[in-house]
Formats: sequence, structure tokens, C-alpha cells
Amino acid sequence: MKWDSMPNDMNVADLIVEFLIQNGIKDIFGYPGGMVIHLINALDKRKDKITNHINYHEQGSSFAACGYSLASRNIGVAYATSGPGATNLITGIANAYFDSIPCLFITGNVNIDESKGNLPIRQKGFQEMDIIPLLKNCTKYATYINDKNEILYELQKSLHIAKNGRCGAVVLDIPMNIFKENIDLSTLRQYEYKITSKKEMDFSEILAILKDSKRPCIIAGMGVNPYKNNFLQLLELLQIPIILSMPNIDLLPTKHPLNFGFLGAYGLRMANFIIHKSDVILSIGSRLDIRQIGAKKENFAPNAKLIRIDIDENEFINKIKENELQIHSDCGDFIDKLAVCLRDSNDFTTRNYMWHKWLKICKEIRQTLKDKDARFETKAINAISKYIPNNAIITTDVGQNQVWVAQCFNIKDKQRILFSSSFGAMGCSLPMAIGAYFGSKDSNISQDSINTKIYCICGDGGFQMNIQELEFIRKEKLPIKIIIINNKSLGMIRHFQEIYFDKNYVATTKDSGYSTPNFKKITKAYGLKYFKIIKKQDIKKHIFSYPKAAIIEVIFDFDTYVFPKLEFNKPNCDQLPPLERKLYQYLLNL
Ligand SMILES: Cc1ncc(C[n+]2csc(CCOP(=O)(O)OP(=O)(O)O)c2C)c(N)n1
Repeated sequence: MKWDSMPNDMNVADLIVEFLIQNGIKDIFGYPGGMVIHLINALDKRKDKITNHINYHEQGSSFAACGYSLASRNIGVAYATSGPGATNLITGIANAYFDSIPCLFITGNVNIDESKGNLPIRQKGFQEMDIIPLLKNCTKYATYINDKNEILYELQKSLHIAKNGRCGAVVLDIPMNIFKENIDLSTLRQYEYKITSKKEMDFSEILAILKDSKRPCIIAGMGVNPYKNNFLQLLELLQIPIILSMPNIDLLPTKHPLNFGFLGAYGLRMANFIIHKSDVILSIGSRLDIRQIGAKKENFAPNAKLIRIDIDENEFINKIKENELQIHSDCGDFIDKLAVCLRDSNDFTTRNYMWHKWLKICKEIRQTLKDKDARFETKAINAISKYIPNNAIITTDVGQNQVWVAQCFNIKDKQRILFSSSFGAMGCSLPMAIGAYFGSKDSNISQDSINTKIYCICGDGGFQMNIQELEFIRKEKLPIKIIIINNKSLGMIRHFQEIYFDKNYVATTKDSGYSTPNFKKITKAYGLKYFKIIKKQDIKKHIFSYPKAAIIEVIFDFDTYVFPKLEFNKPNCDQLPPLERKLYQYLLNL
């Protein structure tokens, strides 16, 4: 913190705001309440440097913070008042934690003298609630501050924790009386962290394994996403197939010759075949969860030696293969150092020749499977993607809409695709789009970011979960395009009921208790522009380049499907609907 530039009549709330400004945060999201009123006032005093955006539900604020962080690659910040405000914030907090997004959340709490402390009563103060124990399992760090002299220490510490190692959510719970206390800068404790020297990585074993391999591939997880340029340089040297994890689908454009799609339960068949046929898998920055490797570990990459690079050492406790090689490292460090080793090594010129044959096989797999899973839904989503510009951030919700985007979008090289991945929270797409809008403006990453276009793609169910944020879009005149894929059902769950409950639909379709409002009227109520797409010919460029906010309702039949889809107990490349056996065998034998 720069001391000399600080006014000397600050209270704790002012200090928090200065701290955020000094850390490059230009936008913050929240909702008013008595216990954060001093924070709101402090934000107002510094509105020249930081904008306090008021959502219409605290969940909207916490998802907006996630979107802001992902788009700006800085920390996202949201706040809420005590009790119900704080509990409303929790879904977005958990999202930041499970999806490893660096975010700081601030909750207000009752004055210390109104707090029940250790008394065995439920509450003393109005809206009092001890939120910290609730946050234990969904934050990297969460603490209650009852001493004004600890504020700077806790801010510095929580920011450090949120941004370092495996990123995630941190929460500071601050009583109202602490916010308003004046501070003496000279008495504030500061956080000092020890920089531990990084362990030297030994690349000899990796190089030896790679040298012996005939069919290597890389699985690139979300941990690689911030190091896109470094990764592209590594690819220049390695020239082996890249399989992405679903949350990381925007790492490479769809047309990149080494991009063979994403793996897993809903992954592309070509990706799952390539993994099945690989003899070495270098998994960088992916935790290889069940959705990716399947419920039966032995079905995952049966012929491969697995090398795992993960920043979270605890992930190694969950072994995927008995003889896997585990490397505890930051992905950026690993990628750069591997590139140096490869440049220094002569062995890899001949290897590249060997791998060339393997790449040809992978391309043959891609070509053979092309259009095998094409259906109305996939063609429509793909057609829409052609009109989404390169400088776009696309948020998706959770459900079929999300998987269609991952499977069928024609992703361009600068596009970002954001969603709730590990946490899988419906309702994320609209507030995340709002956060991404401001995050892209605040990002120093690219000159283009100022013109970034934001698209929110959601299902008719997920859209209704944070529908109130339309008022935010109207009020702040954000030119966000909201594409509602309206299949008049909770599509993902309806599909499960079709397969596993013999079409006994409960609470997922019109006839079974689920419904949608008239989205055209909703659009009108919020003063936005409405477009409707019923057939493929309605998908027109001018709709997606409309300069202001709009809702684009895309009508699908209610019986929509996400295929391919993993079938339990089958090898991961033998997804539903099953391929013709002759073709399946042909691909296996390649
Ligand atoms: C907050 C939350 N509640 C419930 C679910 C379970 N769930 C996953 S997908 C889905 C259906 C989503 O329906 P819709 O938003 O219409 O999207 P679609 O699958 O039709 O594209 C549900 C209910 C969830 N992921 N998140």
C-alpha cells in the first residue's frame, strides 16, 4: 500500500476501498443493507476510481464477481449485508471456490456489542448470523474481523491467498462498527508472506517417457488457460494432439490443426478415441474428474502412461492410475520449462517425424467422425456461432445449452467462453455476463478488450434463476445479447428421465409441472429488443450484431438431446448413440 498518498482521516471502509483501487479493481458488485452501509458510502466517495454496481439479488453480485475475475484476470469483488444478504451470496462464493476463480467477498455483520458471541442463543442482533462456519467448505480462507488494526493484514492476506496457488474464493466478515472506526495507518498490522524458493523440476523422466512414446497427447485443463501464449509456443515444438477439458474449450480455436476437442462424458468422440489410443498423456492443469475420465477409472486411457501436472498437490491423493507420474507445479512454470528442455534436446526432431504418423491417424479419426453427431440442435448452435464475433466473451448457463456450445460452437481464436464448470450452477450466465462486461473493460490484456462484445447463452430454466438482473442490464444500458435456447423444458434432466425413467417426466416439462413465461413480454417489460428464431433461416447476422441489449429467443422442440454421451460401463470412446460396430472397430484399429 502506498502510504504517502493516503488521506489520514480514513475509516476502515475507506481503507478497504483504497486497497481495492490500488489492486486495480475498478468495478465492484453488491447489494445494499444496513451492515454494509459504511462500505457503500466509502465507495461513493471514490466513485471516480471504482464503480459500485448494484445488482438485484446478491447471487447476481457474486456471479458477476466471478465473471469480472475471469474476464479481467484480476480479482473479482462482491459484498452483501449480514444474514440473508450473506447467504444469498454463497452460491457465487462456492462457484468461485470450486471453479478456482480468485474472488474476494465482503459481508457485513452486526455491531460487535450486538453479536451473540459464544452465548448458546440463536441471535442477539437483528439479521445476525455467523457466516464463517457455513463458508468453511467453499472458501480458501474466510475470517471475521473484530479488530480494526487487523484490516490491512486481512485484506493483504486474503488477496494473496485468492490469487496464489490454486485460485479461489476468500471472504472477510466485518461487523458494522468496525467499518466506521477511524484508523491510524501507522498502527495497522501488515501481512508478509515468505517467498519460498520453487523446487527444481526434474524433466529427465518426462523427456524419457515422451521420447519412447509413439502416440502422445496433451490434456490441457483450466490451469493452462491463463498461459495461452506460452502454451502455443510449446505446441510449436511438440506438435502432438491437444485434448481440452470442457472448462478450457476456449484455449484453442476450433480450427486449430492440433485441437481435437474436449474429452469426457459429453466430450467429442474424436477426443475420447484419441485418449483411448494414446500411449502417453501429459495432463496439464486438469483435475481429471469423473465427468472427464468416466466413473470407471480403468476405462480411461487404458494404454497410456499418465503424467499429471497440477498446482494443487492434494489432487494427487486421488490417483487416476497406479503408476502415474505426478508433478506439483504451476502450469505456466511447467510449460515454459518444458519448452526450454525441448529446445535444448536433439532427440525431438526424429520424434516429430514419428508423431507425424500419429497425427495423421488423429486427423483420420476427425475426418471419419465429422458430422456423425450432427442433428438439428447442433446445427442451429453452430450456425449461431458463425455470427458471434472474434472479440466476444460468451457465457453459458448449465444444462444442454452449455454442452451444445462446448460441442458445436465454432470457437474463434480470441473468444472466451465462461460458465460454471465444476460447480455447475444454473443461473450463472446472466450475472457472469454482466461481470465479464466490466471485467473485459478493466482488463489490461488486450487493446481490443474495450470493444469486447458479450453474449449470454442460457436455457429457459437457468435464465429464470437470475432473471432479475435484466433490470441491471436495462438500467446500465449494457449491450449484452441474451440468447435463450427455449426447449420449453429443463432439457438436461428431461433427457435423463427419458433414458433412465422410461419417459416418466416429473417437473421438467409443461405437462409435468415446469413452465416458462412469455419471454417476449418479459423483454418488453425490461425495455429491451426482442428477436425470435424459429427455424434455421431466421438465424441472421443483424440479430447478433444488434448494437444494444437484446433477448434472442431460439425455439427448439422440447425433446432435445445432448449426444454423444458416455454410457456407463463402456469404454469412454464408446458413447451413446453407439457407432456402427464396423466403424467403431475401424477407428479402434487405426
Ligand atoms: C442451481 C441448480 N439447480 C439445479 C441444477 C440441476 N440441473 C442441471 S441442468 C438442469 C436443467 C437446465 O434446464 P435449462 O436451463 O432449461 O437448460 P437446458 O438443459 O434445457 O439447456 C438442471 C435442473 C443445477 N445444475 N443447478
